[in-house]
Amino acid sequence: MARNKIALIGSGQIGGTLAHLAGLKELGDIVLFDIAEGMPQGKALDLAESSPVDGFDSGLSGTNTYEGIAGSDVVIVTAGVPRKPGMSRDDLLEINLKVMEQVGAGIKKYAPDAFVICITNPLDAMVWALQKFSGLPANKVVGMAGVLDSSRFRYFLAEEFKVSVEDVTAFVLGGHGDTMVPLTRYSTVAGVPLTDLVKMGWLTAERLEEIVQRTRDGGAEIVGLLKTGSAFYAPAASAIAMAESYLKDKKRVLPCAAYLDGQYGQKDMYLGVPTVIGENGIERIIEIDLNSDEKAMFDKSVASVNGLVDACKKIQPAL
Ligand code: TXD
Repeated sequence: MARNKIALIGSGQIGGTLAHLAGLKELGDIVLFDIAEGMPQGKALDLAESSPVDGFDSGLSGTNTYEGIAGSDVVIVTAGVPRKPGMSRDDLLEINLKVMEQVGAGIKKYAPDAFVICITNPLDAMVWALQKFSGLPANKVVGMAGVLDSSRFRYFLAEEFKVSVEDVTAFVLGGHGDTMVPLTRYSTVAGVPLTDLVKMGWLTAERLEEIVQRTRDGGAEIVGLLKTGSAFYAPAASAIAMAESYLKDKKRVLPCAAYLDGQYGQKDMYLGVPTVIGENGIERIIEIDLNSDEKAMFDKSVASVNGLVDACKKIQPAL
């Protein structure tokens, strides 16, 4: 049986880590693509040279042309530029929207059957644009943010309670960034909701709110420490979990930026919601009940993502 093929569009910090993890997990053959010449080839060769030590068999190659991604089963997109000092969010949006246009055209031509995971920021708007530019079915184009945000929340909670990260589950909805919606009553330690843990005296409501805020600011905390660049290990691990669920038809329940067509009262937009990922891509969107506080946070998130999408439409009226 032929191996799966995984294309990584953008071979920077996250792209390189994605390639490493996909190799270590033997998810398939890996192609690194980037506009920087030599860089994807160099990273592919370096990683290939680690494969005898770690004992994994994955073809690893680098390319600067879209032909190289032909026939990919999974495409993970990190291509774009990060925000630099002096650059507004709209400047970033304009540049990365152009990148999504190129990437979308490349995927449409060479990998129209792939499951596409977008990571590029501003995430919820970029994945929306990428789906339009690529013309792929909406269930095959998804954005990564919720798995990362939930993982951060889980880690902070596990540290707080001194329990294994494995026994903490967490749900974070909404857009990626300041308006994300951590759902404390659906987040648990071994099935016991955080709201009950507050009643049981495991932590105070104030302390829980601090942890929620730290989760919201999780990306900025890493940027502040690194000084150059943003988080890449946890974002890469999160996207690999999504790719693996698709390739192995695991049907994992994962929060992802998914295309909403009426769910949660929204149409034609991407937003973080609980999904089931299996061999057909996003197979289901789980609509959970939101209480009035959660609904208010969710609506704020919708408004913020709609603002970004409107900015995209202004730049690219064809969208
Ligand atoms: O939760 C999330 N979704 C995120 C998103 C968490 C962390 C980081 N997030 C975003 O991912 C971040 O704001 C960036 O937009 C992306 C990628 O982050 P990374 O840290 O990997 O950025 P790099 O190292 O700058 O890599 C980007 C690469 C770089 O090698 C460029 O040469 C390349 O993208 N690039 C392109 N490749 C292909 N085609 C085009 N047009 C292109 N332009 C730049």
